[in-house]
Amino acid sequence: MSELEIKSLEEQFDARIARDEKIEPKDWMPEKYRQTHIRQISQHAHSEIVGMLPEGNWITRAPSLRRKVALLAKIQDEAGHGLYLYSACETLGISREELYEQLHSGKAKYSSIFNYPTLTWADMGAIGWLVDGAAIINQVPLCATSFGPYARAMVRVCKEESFHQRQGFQIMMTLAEGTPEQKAMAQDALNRWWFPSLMMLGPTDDASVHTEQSMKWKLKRKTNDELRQQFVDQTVPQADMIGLTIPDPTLKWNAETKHYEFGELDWDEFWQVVKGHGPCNKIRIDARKKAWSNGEWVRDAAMAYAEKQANKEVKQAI
Ligand code: BYC
Repeated sequence: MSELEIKSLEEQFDARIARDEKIEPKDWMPEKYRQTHIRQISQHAHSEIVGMLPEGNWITRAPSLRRKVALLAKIQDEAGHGLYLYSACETLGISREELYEQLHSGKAKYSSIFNYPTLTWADMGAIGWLVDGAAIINQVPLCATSFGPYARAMVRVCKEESFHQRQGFQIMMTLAEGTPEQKAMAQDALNRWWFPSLMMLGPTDDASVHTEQSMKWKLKRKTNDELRQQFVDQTVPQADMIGLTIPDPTLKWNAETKHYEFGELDWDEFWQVVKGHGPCNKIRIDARKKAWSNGEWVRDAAMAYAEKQANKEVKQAI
């Protein structure tokens, strides 16, 4: 294709983005748009799958049958989200095997938040309330993202995340209204998960390398700092309502801006976790690699069965 032809295609593409049209897998798109989407959608899918691990730890230890059923349903939802997202990503011309390989080799990232340990039952509350709460704030704008398959997957994901957020908040509310020990357990979980949840929304805008281009392509509709502010403004009143204290002594309401001001986050800790040196990075990746190798016989059996069926169809056709 000549440079002139590419330029014309780029102009048509930019005009479609400007008109808020969805870009579909078979449409022409700039190679960088494709690669950026593979990066973000695959990292999102990996986050959903790795995100099942810290909660999966607590299924057998849930305090009642009702809590067990709700937690199990939530974790199954995360698996479903991972699968829609892998499928959306595959429409961009990358295979599932390549995506897994990138996760297992450490080439692809997944959310920093899932490299923290879940020490008590209250962590199930804190994850639902804060982590899923932050995820909804990040993902609602993604329902309007420019790439069709990603935008459509996000609609269902957001509906399910809102159930997850409520079940988490309900666990925290119950603990906060319980015995002093239960309330202390809820407060301890909030203390440990608050700052990692704020950092989960990504580096500050001035340190974010992808935001500017992703906003132009309408992949991202809001910047990391905008989403973080929205999360803080939404969550602080919820903590007040259940009598828990946000572990940030500098937090204060600004009546003029109508936003909460909050303290500096520990970005060194964030980058350490992102680079693989968080408390649980190794445990998480080892668990995924083990699951992959344990599943080898299932994949082999499925392939052998598919081959047998295909041969049968060929014979019948003859
Ligand atoms: N963790 O330029 P930036 C869930 C990386 S799971 C690790 O701002 P971008 C749930 C970033 O990738 C929901 N890495 O990037 C599941 C980039 O590095 P690369 C997870 C991070 O993409 C189970 C570099 O830092 N949600 O809900 O414009 C149970 C510079 O950053 C992180 C999604 O994945 C991080 N936190 O913005 C419960 C949402 N942040 O790639 C709940 C989709 C940044 O150049 N993703 N990095 O090597 C996004 O919206 C965006 O990718 C982000 C980052 C806002 C996360």
